[in-house]
Amino acid sequence: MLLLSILSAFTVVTISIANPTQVVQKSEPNICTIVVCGPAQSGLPGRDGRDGKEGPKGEKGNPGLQGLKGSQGPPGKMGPAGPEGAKGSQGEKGSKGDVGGRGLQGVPGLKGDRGAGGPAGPKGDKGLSGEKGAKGEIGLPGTAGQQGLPGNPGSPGPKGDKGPVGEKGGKGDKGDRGLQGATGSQGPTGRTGSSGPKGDKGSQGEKGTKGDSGLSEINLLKTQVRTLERKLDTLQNSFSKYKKVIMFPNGRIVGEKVFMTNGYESNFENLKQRCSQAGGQLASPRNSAENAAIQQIVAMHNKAAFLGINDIQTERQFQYLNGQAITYSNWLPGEPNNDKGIEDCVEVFAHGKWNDKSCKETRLIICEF
Ligand code: MAN
Ligand code: CA
Repeated sequence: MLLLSILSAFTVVTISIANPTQVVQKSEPNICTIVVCGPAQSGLPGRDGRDGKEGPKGEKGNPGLQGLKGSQGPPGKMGPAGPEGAKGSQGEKGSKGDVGGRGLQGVPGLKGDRGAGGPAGPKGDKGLSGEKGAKGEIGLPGTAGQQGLPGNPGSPGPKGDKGPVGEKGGKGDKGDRGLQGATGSQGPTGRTGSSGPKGDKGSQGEKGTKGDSGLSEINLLKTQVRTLERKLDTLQNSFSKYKKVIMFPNGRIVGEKVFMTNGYESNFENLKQRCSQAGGQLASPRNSAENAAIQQIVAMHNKAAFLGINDIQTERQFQYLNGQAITYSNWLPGEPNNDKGIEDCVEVFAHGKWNDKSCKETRLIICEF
């Protein structure tokens, strides 16, 4: 900064070089009074300014005091943009992707051994989890560095601050579909199928080897038959003997019919009921042999017996207990006479002959089986 001081007759003007637009004027009356204003003339300096010539030019004055330090200059141009801030730190890892879809259903079980195929195998296992989500996106760039310091032109601004942490990365993509489930285990054996249709007739087989004569088997069977015959004879003999034992003394056998008494005596209705209860009926001789057997029993007990014959339903029409008309009889001469009109039952005597007699009489019971 350069300052000039100009003396004038009346005014000292101070001009600021640094700031030419600023002019300060102020009155200096004491300095202005010692200056003589007249024509220029060589010689000594006059006593006063009015008659002396202008003196030689004085020595150059000492340099003036250094001017005051100028005011701060205007702000320099804006420095260039600082270098790009450091790369922001990596965003947080994305959240885990969704679980992959369920694996495909297992392959159906193998067909059962027989019958209809077994049901499909169990469903496949759940698919594997999906892969992790993709890496998060790069964080946003850091903000621009601060403005550089004033200068001419200013040095590049300081390196910008590290950018803020980037935003959290987006959710990862859905995981890939899980692997196909393992093949299901073999299904249970199916139910036995229904019988198939009759197969075709097979081809004729090879001629078999010559068989045995069969004599040995026949001989074996003959031996077995002889053995069985001997056992049967023994049984027959035993049965015959036991029949005799059982029939003695109250029973008689005629063909396949058996007559038996237990010595019980009562009227016709009671005797008939007793034989029926025993599973038989009152003795009803169909021929002389049977009548003879009954006769023997009567003789043994010395007591006449009632037969299973009567004409209760229709007088003079004697019939068996089943209602059938009798086909055999052995009446005493003159009988049946229905004496006193009350004789509808038949008694047999020890000599074997018959007489019609009142059913209310008491006689020996003889049943037939
Ligand atoms: C005599 C005969 C028989 C008759 C009896 C009755 O023996 O007349 O016919 O049944 O008497 O007691
Ligand atoms: Ca009679």
